Amino acid sequence: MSKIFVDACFRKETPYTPVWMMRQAGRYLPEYMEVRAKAGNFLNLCHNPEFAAEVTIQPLDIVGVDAAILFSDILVVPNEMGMKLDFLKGEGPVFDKPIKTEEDLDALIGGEEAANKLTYVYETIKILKQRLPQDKALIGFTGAPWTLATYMIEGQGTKTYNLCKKMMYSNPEFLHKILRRVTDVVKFYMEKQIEAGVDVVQIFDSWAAAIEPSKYDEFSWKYMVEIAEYLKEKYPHIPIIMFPKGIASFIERGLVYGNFDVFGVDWGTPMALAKEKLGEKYVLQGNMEPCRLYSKEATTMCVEAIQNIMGGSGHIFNLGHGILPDVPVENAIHFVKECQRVSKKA
Ligand code: 1CP
Repeated sequence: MSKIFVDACFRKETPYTPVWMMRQAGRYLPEYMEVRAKAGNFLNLCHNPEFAAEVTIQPLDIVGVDAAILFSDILVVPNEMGMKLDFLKGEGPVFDKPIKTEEDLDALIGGEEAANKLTYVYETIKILKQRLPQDKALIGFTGAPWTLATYMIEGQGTKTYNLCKKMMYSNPEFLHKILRRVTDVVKFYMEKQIEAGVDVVQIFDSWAAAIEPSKYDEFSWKYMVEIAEYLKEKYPHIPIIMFPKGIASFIERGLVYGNFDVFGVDWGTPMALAKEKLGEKYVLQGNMEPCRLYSKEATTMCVEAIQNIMGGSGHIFNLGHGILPDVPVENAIHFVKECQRVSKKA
């Protein structure tokens, strides 16, 4: 049975434009909070394939999206490379020993050995392949090397990125060494997710906007393209979605390149601009401002506007970044229904 989401990624004709939401499995769902409480904490949830599979499926049943995204976190990768990770209440992720020196980097596990430690992720995928309806796609994912490196160098989320940027301008060779190590793990990690059964993969470069545009290719995009090209060569039937957040000027100047299928448009980039610059080469995903979900009217207006620009082809509906934890579930359902309604073909 063909999957509408996979078909749309390859620009095939579909009965309507499929829709999913970044961070669709999460705290806005009371059912998620229940499973998370059973697991004890967030990392336990990621490590337990039964629980992770359960929360992955929730948004399909509750919200009606057309694809499931594997429940995990981007930070399990540096964690399995040997960096101790905690999620502190109210503060987010914290690594106890951020990378400061060559010795710190050398001490980390690399390549396939690190990817092999993520067995709970592959186990979750295998469970999901059995439980997901045949017509729904499963999206696997990773953080982009740059976005992962920001946490590995800063030790936590950051507003200023000063440690990463100090390294970028005063010791770029070392930053490249870190990015190389992460890229090599991520290639194996994505490959193993595909072998375990994901139908599509997405690379999240959530902190792309922290890099000045003239340096974006050097420190992030080229590594993402390397991963995409490695996977495309081996698995041409698996669509690849690139989501770099906050790089409208890079798009505008025609600097996006590479062998992948879908470009995820963030909410700060006008869809019309993305269409003009990228719409011929790539299917576009996105891009409603997630806070519109607080208002059903604002949601409907935006869904219609995006539909008018995209015209129901070469497009996948999504938010322009993740859904926030205090969005009413009924508004998320409304968004999904509106996307399916406005794009339905007679
Ligand atoms: O339950 C909780 O309290 C934890 C909240 C939470 C959740 C639900 C975190 C902590 N991660 C996740 C799941 C998650 N993370 C998914 C699941 C699948 C889905 O989308 O439904 C995905 C794809 C991610 C990816 C992720 N983690 C990104 C990239 C995507 C994005 O939103 O930009 C990033 C940057 C992270 C790091 C992260 N994980 C969690 C937190 C609090 C953070 C830090 C964010 C920050 O630094 O501001």
